[in-house]
Amino acid sequence: MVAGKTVCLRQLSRGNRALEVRFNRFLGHDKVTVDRIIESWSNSTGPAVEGRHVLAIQDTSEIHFNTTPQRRRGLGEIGKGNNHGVLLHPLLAVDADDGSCLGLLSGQIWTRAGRRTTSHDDRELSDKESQRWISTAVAARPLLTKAAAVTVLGDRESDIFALYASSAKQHFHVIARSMHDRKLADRSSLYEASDAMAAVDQRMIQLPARAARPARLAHLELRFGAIELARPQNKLLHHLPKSLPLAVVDVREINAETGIEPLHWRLLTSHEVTSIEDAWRIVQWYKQRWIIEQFFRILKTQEPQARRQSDRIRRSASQAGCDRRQGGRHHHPASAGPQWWSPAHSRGLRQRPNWRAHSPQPATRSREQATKEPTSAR
Ligand SMILES: [Mn+2]
Repeated sequence: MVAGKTVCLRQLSRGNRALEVRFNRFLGHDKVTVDRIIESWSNSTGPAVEGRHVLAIQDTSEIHFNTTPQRRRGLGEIGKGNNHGVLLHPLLAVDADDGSCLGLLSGQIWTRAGRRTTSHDDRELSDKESQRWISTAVAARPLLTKAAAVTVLGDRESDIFALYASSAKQHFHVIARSMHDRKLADRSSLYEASDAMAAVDQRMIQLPARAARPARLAHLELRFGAIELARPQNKLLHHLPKSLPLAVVDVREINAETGIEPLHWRLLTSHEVTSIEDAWRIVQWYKQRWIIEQFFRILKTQEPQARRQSDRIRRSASQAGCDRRQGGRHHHPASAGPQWWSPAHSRGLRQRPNWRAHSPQPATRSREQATKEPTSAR
């Protein structure tokens, strides 16, 4: 459906009635549930994490499907409410030491039923979309028992006190980019404290290209220090510890060219950061977040490699005498799974996928954690 860019089974089957019926039967089967499909993502990830320090990287992405006001096909609003589709929030395992991708761990897929009318602060965490950051990490716990260490890693959306508390409880480490200034246990503010820390090192770091930004070499200045983060003053959070000991690693770009918004990351982490090397290591790990953005991009745009592969499958299928236009009764063994699931089906669709690779304004931000902060260099 993502590759074919539609949830309409008839369109996905491209006029092939037998295919449409099979598709319908598959999805209508009692054993085919969203939970079971998500569970299957991680089949081979559990063994792969053994003995490693795993970066458990999570992020949310919007998957947009074309609908009409008359026919929403059960899809809720995404973006600023101008599009309809589903939200995908996966947790990806990456080896912290060598950056290799170990597979998916857990995740959530949902569509919004409507708009919220209660203000964000008055809702229990379980009633907020931001709960996904916590529950997705907790769901991966059984798969990570053999990992040497686990660091839950996310962008500014994951700057959630309850996530830091939950990670400590799970014996997970955490790295998150700060979204907003917070109170520290001594009543001072996080940003005041990090601004007051001495700049201890400088380094040039290559930043990969993003949607609205070319790749560039950034000249960064480093600060770090231990902090005691105070629990936010919200009666719904009273069950959490009064404060949490964390470290802040502050990297900010100096000498940025005019017209370029300087990068400024304030990374909050439970890892011990006592040396310059420790602090740069946190920055390096945070940079691995780029891998999940690549994952979304490949999923949504059917990168050339996937297309080439689908061409190969189609060619070998026709060589083997399987004519897909004739009812598709014969499946070539090279195509993984039923034909309608094969990437070959994305070919020939009239519209080019218009997914936006990691939308610059994820709906979850506008709904849950609306902020006036700039969206670049997340
Ligand atoms: Mn995000």
